[in-house]
Amino acid sequence: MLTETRHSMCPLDCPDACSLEVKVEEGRVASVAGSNVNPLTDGFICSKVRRFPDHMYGPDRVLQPAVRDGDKGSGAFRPVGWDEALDRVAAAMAAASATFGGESILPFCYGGSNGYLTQDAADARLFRRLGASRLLRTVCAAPTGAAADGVYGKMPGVALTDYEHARLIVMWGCNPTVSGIHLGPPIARARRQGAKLVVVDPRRTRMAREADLHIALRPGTDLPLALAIINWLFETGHADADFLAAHALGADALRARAAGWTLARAAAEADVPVADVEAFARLYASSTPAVIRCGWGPERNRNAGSAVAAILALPAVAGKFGVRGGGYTMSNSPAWRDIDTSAAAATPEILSARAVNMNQLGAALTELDAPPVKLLFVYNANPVATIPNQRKVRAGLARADLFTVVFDAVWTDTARLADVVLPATTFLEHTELARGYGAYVLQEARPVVKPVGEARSNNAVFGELVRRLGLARAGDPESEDAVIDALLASASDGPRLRADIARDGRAFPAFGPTPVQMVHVFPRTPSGKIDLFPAALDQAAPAGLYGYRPDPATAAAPLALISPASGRTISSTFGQLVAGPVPLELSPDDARVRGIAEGDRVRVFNTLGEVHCRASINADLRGGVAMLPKGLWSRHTDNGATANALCPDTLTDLGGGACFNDARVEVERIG
Ligand SMILES: Nc1nc2c(c(=O)[nH]1)N[C@H]1C(S)=C(S)[C@@H](COP(=O)(O)OP(=O)(O)OC[C@H]3O[C@@H](n4cnc5c(=O)[nH]c(N)nc54)[C@H](O)[C@@H]3O)O[C@H]1N2
Ligand SMILES: Nc1nc2c(c(=O)[nH]1)N[C@H]1C(S)=C(S)[C@@H](COP(=O)(O)OP(=O)(O)OC[C@H]3O[C@@H](n4cnc5c(=O)[nH]c(N)nc54)[C@H](O)[C@@H]3O)O[C@H]1N2
Ligand code: SF4
Ligand SMILES: [Mo]
Repeated sequence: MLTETRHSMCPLDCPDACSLEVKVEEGRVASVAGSNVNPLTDGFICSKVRRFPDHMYGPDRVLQPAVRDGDKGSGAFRPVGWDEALDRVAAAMAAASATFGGESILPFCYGGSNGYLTQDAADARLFRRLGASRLLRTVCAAPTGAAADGVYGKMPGVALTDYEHARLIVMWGCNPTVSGIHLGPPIARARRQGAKLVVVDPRRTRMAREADLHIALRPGTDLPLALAIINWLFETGHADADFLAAHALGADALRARAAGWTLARAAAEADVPVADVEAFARLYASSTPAVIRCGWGPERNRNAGSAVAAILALPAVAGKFGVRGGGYTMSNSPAWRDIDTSAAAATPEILSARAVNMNQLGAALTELDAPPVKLLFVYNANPVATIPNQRKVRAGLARADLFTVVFDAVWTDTARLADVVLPATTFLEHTELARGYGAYVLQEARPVVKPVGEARSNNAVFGELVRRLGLARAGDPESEDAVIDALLASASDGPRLRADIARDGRAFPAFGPTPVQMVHVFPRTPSGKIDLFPAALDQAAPAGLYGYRPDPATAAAPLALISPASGRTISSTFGQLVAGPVPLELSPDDARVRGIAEGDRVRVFNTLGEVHCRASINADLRGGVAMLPKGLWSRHTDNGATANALCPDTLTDLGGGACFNDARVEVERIG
């Protein structure tokens, strides 16, 4: 049998951006493994992508276009050719646009791929030229982005490989054991050299079990915790006044807002021992280099933006910058902001005034008028599984007068509610250019096999719709190569990026793969300084910047339901490969007082909805916190509802983000 090894990379929604070696046998992908082209990959990858052949060739793969053949949601579809499918979609778009205006069309996309060709390219060309409603892509990273932008102008963070140089590592609401596995080895190396590890997480994660200190705070209380440490640093003379005077604005205003938060008050609010908070503050003040990995756990609640701003303020207040392994890491994708995505869209102009927050998709579909949403085009996303207020999302998708297109590689829960389903290629079947948001790397990949079934790439399908709707313009970058050329040409050092990719299979940012904060990379705020109290953030936050909003629990819904990343899916991607029902996890105390034992059938409920599933007792959960992982499909519970059936569609203080972990629930045994 002829086996060939081909180079690729993983553009999925994961910080690590692995480089891959793919074994191809007789035109089919036989196995996927890690390579060393992206140094962070270090020759290994996660178990999810090792199973990628099951994703490509499994029974849930969409093999050809299909149109609904029965009632909405009945699941009955009939295969059609591409021509007929695209004719229907183009005709529905033209009709919606003619009757209700372009804004009656809503594109819906997010995390399917972090590639430059699959999002903000030909898709943006189509939807902008149609004058479609704009989607505010806020389901993830919007509050952290707003905070990191306001305080640092999104200064690039500490390289993940540089964690081995730290003496103290703080994992703040980040669980890389599942969500970005390549941070594990640098942390292990640092630990072998004596570095201390602090984990701030309501759960005793694997890293928390191994940590020197685990702060098992109540969800949503990161803000008081960070403010109390800031207050303590100032009050005990551990703040770096010289650094602040030279490099920061707003330190006094931050100090004033932190002033009321003593260690004792924050410990009470977070429900953790005050001695642990003091130990954390002392360890942070006395350790150099000290690095904080801020994850996305702190952003999934009402206090998100202020909490992340306060967490990111810590290295400035304590003077932790300027050394290798010191500072913070949030998202590193801003390292690539020199690449202008509107070059791929070839349509910089925004025609639509209407913006729809994706976290409120259900409301947009059921409540918006002038104009109502008449056509929803879902790609790179699975909103039935991933968007809050699931009952409302489903109600919207059930509307008889809504025309829904789902463009995906697999038959997702959302696809089953569509009018037209279009088969998408996976990243091993199309050309892609992608950057990491953890690893500092830009990579290009060519297809390693031909498309499975009749699948087509996003570039091909959106390009074809542009043409069918008569929206093409001379000079549009139509081919995949033309899009990549346009993107690289938009960057000031595009020729170097191109040459590096051609030579090494990857390029690093101009500052290299391992920048030191405040040495090689600097704040990119308007003032050029760190801004610890940006006026715009203070005005935007409902309780003001660093204003704390208390826990939303009620007597009827006392438990906090969190839905963090699991090792089996990426958001909902690969959900079809997760066998069997998935249980709700409860702390031993919460289970006991409810008379719930391992394996019991339970109803998890609040005013938004309910989930029926089994219970599992997990001693690693703190009291008052229950867990149902993110990314489940309807097949994983008894009644088809998942965590998002219980998540409110309220928005975070900054950035319009999702408040998944503000879900408050009650649980009872069934039968
Ligand atoms: N295997 C896998 N990898 C993934 C993903 C996936 O779904 N699966 N998703 C990808 C995506 S889209 C993202 S955004 C990243 C996310 O990666 P992470 O930053 O790791 O995000 P989460 O898993 O949402 O949450 C991280 C931790 O925060 C904790 N947490 C929950 N609420 C709070 C809180 O209020 N405060 C604090 N301090 N901690 C809290 C959770 O218990 C969890 O252990 O991972 C990416 N990588
Ligand atoms: N309860 C709860 N819900 C959450 C979260 C949580 O913490 N709790 N986390 C949220 C987070 S962090 C995120 S990022 C969102 C992500 O939510 P979504 O953006 O909905 O991401 P996925 O669930 O991964 O769905 C991506 C889909 O894109 C498809 N896809 C992949 N590549 C391509 C392509 O090239 N073309 C096309 N057309 N399709 C493609 C995949 O097959 C997959 O079905 O979920 C959020 N949902
Ligand atoms: S999902 Fe993350 S760890 Fe897995 S292969 Fe992709 S980049 Fe690597
Ligand atoms: Mo995310």
